[in-house]
Amino acid sequence: MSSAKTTASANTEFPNRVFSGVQPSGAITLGNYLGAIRNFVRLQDEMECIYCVVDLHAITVWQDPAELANQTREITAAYLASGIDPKRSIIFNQSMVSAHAELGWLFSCVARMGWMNRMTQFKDKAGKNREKVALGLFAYPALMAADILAYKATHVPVGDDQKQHLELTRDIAAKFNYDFCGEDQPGYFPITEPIIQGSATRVMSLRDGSKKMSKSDPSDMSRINLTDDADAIALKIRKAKTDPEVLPGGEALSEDGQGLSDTLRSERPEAANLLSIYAAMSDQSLAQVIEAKQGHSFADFKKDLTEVVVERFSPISAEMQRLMDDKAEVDAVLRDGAERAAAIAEPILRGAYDRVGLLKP
Ligand code: AQP
Repeated sequence: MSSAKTTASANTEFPNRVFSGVQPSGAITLGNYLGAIRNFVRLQDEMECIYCVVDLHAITVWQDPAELANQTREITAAYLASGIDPKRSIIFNQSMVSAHAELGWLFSCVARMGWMNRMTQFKDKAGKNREKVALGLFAYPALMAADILAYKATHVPVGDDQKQHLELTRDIAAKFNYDFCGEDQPGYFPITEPIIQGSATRVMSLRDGSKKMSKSDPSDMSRINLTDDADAIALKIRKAKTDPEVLPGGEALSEDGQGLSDTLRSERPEAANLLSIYAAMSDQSLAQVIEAKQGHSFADFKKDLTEVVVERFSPISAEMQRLMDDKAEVDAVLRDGAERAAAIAEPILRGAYDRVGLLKP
């Protein structure tokens, strides 16, 4: 795990700046909240933050055009309702700032096919359908690198599933610097640090502890959405897959006592998942949760878990509802954010064009 405060940065020449995003590819989930948005909110106190609704990424798989704009507004509403302050941080949607697509093309010419071929998310999403998926799904990590580097962002808070894409972003920045900056140090782009923090950096499906919780999972019972009401949350947690044993004791902790043991994760993935969610949502360490809950039945534990999730999400979902009823407020935030984002990205894009030798008088 890395932290903005503790990472020895190769980026001392670049001012600290955070960039991250969420795709408007469906209802926002507990996984997105714990892996990403919660950290987005916290980081506002530490450095300049830019948070994007990455709609160009969403269309790498089919999105209903009649729904997409509202999905974009819903992710924006989730940002605002969770505590991202649009005055302090920049909030906008990706398609409004053309520098993303333009720099994405440059990076498609920097990234190597061999690097892209190793991306496990593409393999997971394409599955057996490799020949029929969009070219954009394959190129996605080059666009993601452009999202980040269009702002020379030094830190990117993400869930564990995005770690490999972040490594690719670092490779693209290093290759661009090598190819186009020669001996000039520190190069044109920073080598960005991921921030993967919290007790639940990879929240798993409620129906299958070996699968990531995802917006696009066909089963709504596999995930908790930020917009779910208390009854829906209670039902989903009650029906969540578990095992016949009671909750484990101290042997379930990893050697350093900070995380869960690999044995628990591999042999009882559903128990590991629910314990991690509980710890993260109740702001406790895994050790505290295990000490308090060992020997409890899943039936009792699920009631406690429901309580903490409902308590945390009720005000967020009420505020999201208010914002979704006032689209003008959401659209104004996006417009203002896009202007501020473009003002940062345009000169950086121009500098990249210049280094590559593209004429933009
Ligand atoms: N299950 C998860 N646990 C922890 N973090 C997660 N994230 C996503 N799922 C989990 C983090 O949320 C941020 C936004 O993700 P995204 O919208 O860019 O795309 P994704 O990673 O592909 O998320 P989904 O929900 O699975 O979307 P779909 O179904 O459209 O692919 C990222 O920081 C991600 O790590």
